[in-house]
Amino acid sequence: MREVVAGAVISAGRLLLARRTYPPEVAGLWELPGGKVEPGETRGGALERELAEELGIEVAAGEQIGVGVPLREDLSLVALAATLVAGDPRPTEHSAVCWVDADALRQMAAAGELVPADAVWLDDLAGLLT
Ligand code: DCP
Repeated sequence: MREVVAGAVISAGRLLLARRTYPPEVAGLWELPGGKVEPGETRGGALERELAEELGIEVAAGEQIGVGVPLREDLSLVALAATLVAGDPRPTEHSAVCWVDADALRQMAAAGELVPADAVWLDDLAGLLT
């Protein structure tokens, strides 16, 4: 069983989203950025590493948000709150990033612009932003 950890990075009352480029089913949709937890890593350590690699930012990982989401029989997804410590996100693997408030997040969800797994956390995320 492997885990993917995604970060709800909040700065100045806005949430960071990143636009995926692969696989085709989710290319063009927005996600909480993250990646797979490697053997021997904590969830928080994995998130801090992934966001440094993918976006060039330093974050401090915090508590879990919402429920875990099964992705496949051998892979599950968890979200952690995170605060931006340093840096301005510059995507290396995503096609774009944006910062959203609760209203913009809800509009994107209603328009089907979020990765399906992450849409499960809509109320949890909006709650962090209000
Ligand atoms: N995923 C998701 N929502 C997120 C982050 C990831 O649904 N907020 C899903 C998409 C992929 C899987 O998790 O099916 C793995 O995510 P990544 O591709 O971002 O992770 P890695 O880069 O670590 O994996 P790989 O190297 O296999 O691409």
